[in-house]
Amino acid sequence: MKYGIHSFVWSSDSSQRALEHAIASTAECGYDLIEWSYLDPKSVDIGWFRRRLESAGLEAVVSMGLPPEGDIASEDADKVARGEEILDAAVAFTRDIGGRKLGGILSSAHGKQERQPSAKGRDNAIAVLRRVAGRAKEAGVSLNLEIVNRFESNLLNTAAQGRALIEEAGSDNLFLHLDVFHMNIEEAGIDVAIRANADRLGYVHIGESHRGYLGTGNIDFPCVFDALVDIGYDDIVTFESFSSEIVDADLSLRTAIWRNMWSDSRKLAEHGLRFMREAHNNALAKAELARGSVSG
Ligand SMILES: [Mn+2]
Repeated sequence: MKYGIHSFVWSSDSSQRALEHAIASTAECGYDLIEWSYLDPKSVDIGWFRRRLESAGLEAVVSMGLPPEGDIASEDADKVARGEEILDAAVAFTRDIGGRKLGGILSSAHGKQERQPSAKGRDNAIAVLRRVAGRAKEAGVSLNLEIVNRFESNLLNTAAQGRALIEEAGSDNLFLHLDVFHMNIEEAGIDVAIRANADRLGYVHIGESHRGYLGTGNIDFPCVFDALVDIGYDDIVTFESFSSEIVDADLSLRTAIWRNMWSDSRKLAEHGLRFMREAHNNALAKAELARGSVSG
């Protein structure tokens, strides 16, 4: 398993100074990977970012949420076209910093919707994702569709809905990005949904039910890691946490981060990695016991 951390644990800022702090801290804590939020890509020196990630020995994943003016699940052709451009630019950015995965809310605008998704809008999203996924494959980047709760999108709220859309798109470069915070709200069972959609799982967010310290909320993490071990998932799990300590108008306001869940980023990050490693190791040990393959 590879362990990642979301950049918002460190900062919402895209300045080189903030990125340096985020990369250095992530590496010092012992993580394998940083997930960078694609909010202000123009202020990033891509060459420096790539070299700094390499020198720190870190992989990177890029994540984003489409803005309302780039909603590919809209019926408005201009918005759909703008969304396709945004996705193509994010794929190029991911490739240029040496990343292999683009995740987040790529299938619709990120934010609370006021109406049902339309059939035409859904068809638009499928057509765009099919095209972008094809081009992304050439760039060595996979598209991982984050499944989020009803207050953050109206198109894909469950892994089953995401899987159906991926199958209709017919692309082998589209995967599910599952986040246990959202799954806790929408799925029949987090473990049940992971097992049922194992073959399309590309990326995982590990977060608590209140998005603070792991283990201090309602998520049944032993159950989550049992399911991941069960399906043989051996890719990236990324710790995602938010607090009013780190505020950004795009992401933290859209995800309704009102409460102060932590102030000390370093302490939180160290705890998150320890927690995920232990949960994974316990799940591996349980699987061995269950198979009767433990000798001593
Ligand atoms: Mn997430």
